[in-house]
Amino acid sequence: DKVRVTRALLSVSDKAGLVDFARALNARGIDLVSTGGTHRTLSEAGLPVTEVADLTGFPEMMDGRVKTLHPAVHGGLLAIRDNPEHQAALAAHGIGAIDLLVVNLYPFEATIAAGKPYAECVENIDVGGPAMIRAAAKNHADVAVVTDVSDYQALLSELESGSGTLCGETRRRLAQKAYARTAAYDAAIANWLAGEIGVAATPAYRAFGGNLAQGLRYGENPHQPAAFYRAPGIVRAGVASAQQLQGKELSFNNLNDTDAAYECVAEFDPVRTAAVAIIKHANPCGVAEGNDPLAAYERALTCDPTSAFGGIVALNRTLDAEAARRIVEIFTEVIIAPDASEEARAIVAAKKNLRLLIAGSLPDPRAPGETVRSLSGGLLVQGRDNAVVDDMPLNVVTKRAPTEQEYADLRFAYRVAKHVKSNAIVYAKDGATIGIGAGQMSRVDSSRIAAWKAAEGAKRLGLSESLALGSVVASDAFFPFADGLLTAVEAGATAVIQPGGSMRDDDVIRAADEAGLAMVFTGHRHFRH
Ligand code: 93A
Repeated sequence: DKVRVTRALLSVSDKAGLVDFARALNARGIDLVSTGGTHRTLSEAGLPVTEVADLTGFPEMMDGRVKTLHPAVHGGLLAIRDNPEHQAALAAHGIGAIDLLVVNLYPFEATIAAGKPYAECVENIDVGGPAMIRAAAKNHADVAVVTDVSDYQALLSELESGSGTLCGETRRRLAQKAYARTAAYDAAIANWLAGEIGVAATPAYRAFGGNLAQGLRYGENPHQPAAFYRAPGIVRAGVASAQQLQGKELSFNNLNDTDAAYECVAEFDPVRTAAVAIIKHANPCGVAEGNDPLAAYERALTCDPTSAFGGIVALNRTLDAEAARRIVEIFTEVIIAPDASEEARAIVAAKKNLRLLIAGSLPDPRAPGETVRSLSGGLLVQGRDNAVVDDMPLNVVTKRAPTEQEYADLRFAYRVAKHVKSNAIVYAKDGATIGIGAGQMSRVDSSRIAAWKAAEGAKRLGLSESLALGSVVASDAFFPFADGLLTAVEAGATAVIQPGGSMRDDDVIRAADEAGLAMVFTGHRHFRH
């Protein structure tokens, strides 16, 4: 898998580190070829270097617009080494193979950042550079491509240790980096031009290269234009790849909420249990496990049937007829599941507007990936929250340890809390939520809302005591003071799961011990904003 480097083409605008790098290549016996300015720098440093014009038989022309756009260059980059026809073509036309391409592009980004005139910006759009980069990167089986000055040193080290060769892994990594560079370069040009001609260059366009999946009627509100972009080349089970079998066109809010619903229900291993999440405004208003999808749905619905009206229902197993019949009884916007039985599809079909999405499989909650959101003039990118409570060591901090049943419910509640907007407080019992407090600026307020929801649930069911009695409670971040915890005690919770890590953990633990609670620390926060 190693490639011996015998000839390198260097064409760089940023000449930092160039001479030292080229001198080291030359010392290894590597032939150097380069374009006008690069050639001048290298020959002035006393290095033997061939001008690209000697290769092509054409002078660089049109102010350098045409210098490397020639078969003598591109044939040398693209020829497959163990393909006899390609080799014959090289020989027939007197083209020499190029094993190493070193290019950095015309400084387009710096030119626009400096506020240069339009014509100067256009002149700084590199054409030949990206063409060579893309050719060399495509042929990474035989060619290495360097697009970043900071890679020179590592490349020389590998040539040294590999006795003049570069390994396949390095060439693939460099190729990936090369395409990322040309993609970012073109995105910069597209965004600049969008600004010049007065059309919107959305952050999504920048992030996803304009891979438009669907124009949307509007965004969160009717006065906001919106679109849905699919990340190119990223295969992940979920809303973006799901198939819509029926129903009205999905709206911006539907897509957002359906994503939240499916990511939440994917936390539950379908082999262990059926699970259903009902989502409103990207927050769960009920999540439950059950022996089958119908049982899970009934229990999820019981948590907050008022809020569930017009919600999104996500299942971790195939939608069957029993569950479908029950779900269509109340107004629901979207159902998403890995699959749906024929009978279930027919039942849903009676509701013309209801969207049914089949995702094929469940997303892996542990999978790496990125989440992107915009802020004025920029993007925030982070790794997705792929921490799963099953992988966390649960550290018992109270005198009393949780019972087996409490442990199961604590894990359940923490799984759900991960998908509730901060501050998140989740009460749960027997694998079902009974009260959820979401999105409050104060953790005590979230605690109060969750406890109040549990009390309301009891009233609805005609019970004299709150559903929170004998429940467990999860908090997505530590309790900064004992008051949030005391709300849970008052409500009747018996066990608590939270990350821990507050300056006042000792106070909180003391309050838990005084109330006879069992409490575990996960060491992992699940903020969700
Ligand atoms: O104007 S170009 O798009 N036409 C070309 O054929 C071409 N080939 C290389 N610009 C071209 N380049 C770029 O020239 C390289 O990407 C590099 O940024 C620059 C190096 O030019 P010089 O060696 O003359 O300083």
